[in-house]
Amino acid sequence: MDRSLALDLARVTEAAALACGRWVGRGDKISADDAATTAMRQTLSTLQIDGTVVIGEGEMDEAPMLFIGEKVGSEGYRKVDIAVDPLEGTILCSKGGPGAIATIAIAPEGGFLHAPDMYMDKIIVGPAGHGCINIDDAPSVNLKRIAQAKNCKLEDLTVVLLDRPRHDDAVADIRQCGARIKLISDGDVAPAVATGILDSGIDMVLGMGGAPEGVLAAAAVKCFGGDMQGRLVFMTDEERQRAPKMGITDFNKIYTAEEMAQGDVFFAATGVTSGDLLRGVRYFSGGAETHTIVMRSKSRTIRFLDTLHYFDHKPTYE
Ligand code: VTB
Repeated sequence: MDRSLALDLARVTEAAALACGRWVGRGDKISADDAATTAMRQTLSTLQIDGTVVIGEGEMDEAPMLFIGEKVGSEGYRKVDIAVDPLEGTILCSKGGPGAIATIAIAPEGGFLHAPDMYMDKIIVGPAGHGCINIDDAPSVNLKRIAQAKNCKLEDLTVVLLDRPRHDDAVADIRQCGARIKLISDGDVAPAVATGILDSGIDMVLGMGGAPEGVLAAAAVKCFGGDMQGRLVFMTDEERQRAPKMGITDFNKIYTAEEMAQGDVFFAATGVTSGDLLRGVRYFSGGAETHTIVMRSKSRTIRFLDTLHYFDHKPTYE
C-alpha cells in the first residue's frame, strides 16, 4: 500500500475531530457523532482508494453514512477494508469527559475481521508484553508475566478497564495482586493504543467492550507490535444467527491482533477531548490545534502530529 496514505488518514481523523470538537460538553452525543461522521465521510471520499466500510456506524438500514458495506473512494484504486469510529466515546464528548477520539484504520481488502456490533472480551498489551498474555488466565497471572518481562514490580503496572459491574471480579483480582487500576466510563480504543506508547503510563487494557472497537484496537496493536487476544461474547440468539453471515463460525475462537487485522495496516486517531494518548481539539481565534497519532504496521512508524488549522483557508467542518 502507498505509505503516503498515512498522512491522508490523519487528515480524515483531524476533520472528524474538528467537527465534533464543537460539540464537546454540549450534552448532545447524536449531533456530535453526526458532525464527526459527516466530516469523516467528506474527507474519506477524496482519498485515492477503492474502499469498503467493514466496521462502521451501523448496518445500512440504521446508519445514513459510513454504514457497513458502503463504498468509499473511487474504482481503479487499491481495494481496501475500512474500519471507522468517527467519534469513539460519544458520551465522553457530550460531557466533555477525557479520552474521546476520532479514529480510522485501513487494511488490504479482506484484512479486517467483520465483527458485528456485539461485545468482545479483550486483553491488550504493548510490545514489552508480547507473548505474555492468555485471555483465559486470571488478570493477576497475566500481570505477573508482564511485570517480569518489563523487569518492574506489579505495583508499577496500570490496567485500564471499563467501569462496569461485569468487571468486578477482574478488578478485585488486580487489586489483590497490587497493580494499579484506571476505571474509565467509556472509550477503550484510546487506552488500547496507549499501551503501545512508552510513556503513556498504561500497561494493559482488559475486559469486555465493543467488538468493532476491538478490531480498531487490533489494527493499532499490530502497528506498534503489541499483543492482543479477543473473543466475541454472544449475548443473544440474534447475534448467534448473524455471526455466520459475517464469516464467523467458531464462536469460541480467540483472535490475535494479526487475525483481526491482516496485511499492511494503517491506523490514525485524533484527540477530541484530552486523554492519556492524545490532547483534545483546542480552538483559538480563527483556528484550532489538533493532536494525532498515525501508524503503519509494515514500517512500525509511529507519528504524532501537532497540526494548526486556520479556518480562513479551508473548510471549518462545522
Ligand atoms: C464499549 C466500548 C466503547 O462503549 O463498546 C462501550 O468498547 C459500551 O459498553 O469504547 P457498555 O455496553 O457496557 O456501556 C464505548 O465505551 C464507547 O463507544
